[in-house]
Amino acid sequence: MQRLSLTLRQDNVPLDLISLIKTILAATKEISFRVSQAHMSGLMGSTLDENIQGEIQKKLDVVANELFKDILLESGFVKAISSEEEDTSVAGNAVGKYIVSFDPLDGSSNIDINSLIGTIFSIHEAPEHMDANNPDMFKQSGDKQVCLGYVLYGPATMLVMTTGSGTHFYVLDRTHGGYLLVHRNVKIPEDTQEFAINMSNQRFWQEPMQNYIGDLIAGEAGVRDKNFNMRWIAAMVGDIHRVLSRGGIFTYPTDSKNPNQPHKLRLMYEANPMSFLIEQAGGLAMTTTGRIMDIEPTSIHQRVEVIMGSKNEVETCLSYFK
Ligand code: AFP
Repeated sequence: MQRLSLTLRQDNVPLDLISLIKTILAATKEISFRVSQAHMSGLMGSTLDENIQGEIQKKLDVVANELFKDILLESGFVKAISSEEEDTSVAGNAVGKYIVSFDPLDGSSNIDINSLIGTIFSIHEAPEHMDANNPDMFKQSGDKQVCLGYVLYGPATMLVMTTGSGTHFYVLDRTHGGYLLVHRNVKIPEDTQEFAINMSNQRFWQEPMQNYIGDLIAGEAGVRDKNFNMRWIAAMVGDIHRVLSRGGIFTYPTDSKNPNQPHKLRLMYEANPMSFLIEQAGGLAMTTTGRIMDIEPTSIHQRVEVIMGSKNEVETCLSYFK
């Protein structure tokens, strides 16, 4: 099995970007270790604080965020970082070539039940003309990401990453401490019989989404003429990993549950990096009005509706909105 650094060299990734990727991966190895030790080191449960998103932070969220942030800022490779857990961006090296957005622990509600969680990261080039303190540096579309991925802390710690030359799966080999390539150029089947959505929000969805999901549930007895299976991990990293591994459609649609917040998922920390991985694997990543990665962000904590996965199924879903 090939080591990660060899894959990166084969894909002609610039040396300074390889150094940054290695820095990020060093942080994920440390987080993976901390997650495995959390029960024994008093890191289960919540803090009394809320993050900028108004969500109660878990102790591990805070630890993972501090770790990731410190390692990146100390590296000198980054001009600034932006985290789901920080109020605004944090300045790094004024001449750093890159900026990094990340969700240090996606799926926090799974922490206390020892279920799937992960770290998501996204790298853009830093605009040279902007000050390191300026959060506007992060207002770049998903298309401009130069490297992104996630690390899934599951039965195996897995890295799924792309630098624009295909989506690849790696697994952390604890004997030598590095990530090894296990699947190059993952491809998502175009058709699927599996969907992922939080069904408890059904009554809050727009009518076209109600109709679409209704037809999936009707299965063979309905217009789709085939049965569908449903899965919901409550961690986008886990649900997208399944879609990348065997196909499926994943959606967190617009809803009216909280009128001030029609969307749940974050554009920069969740939707954009996952969209790039899905598209590189031959799938589609859309909102009901266009491609997710075409969106020009207006704020760093922006939220967005998400419909992604197997190409033909995403197109079928979108046809209900026409
Ligand atoms: P947290 O990381 O704040 O727990 O949120 C996870 C998430 O943003 C995403 O990973 C899941 O797909 C989604 O929320 C789960 O949402 P529900 O709470 O509706 O299940």
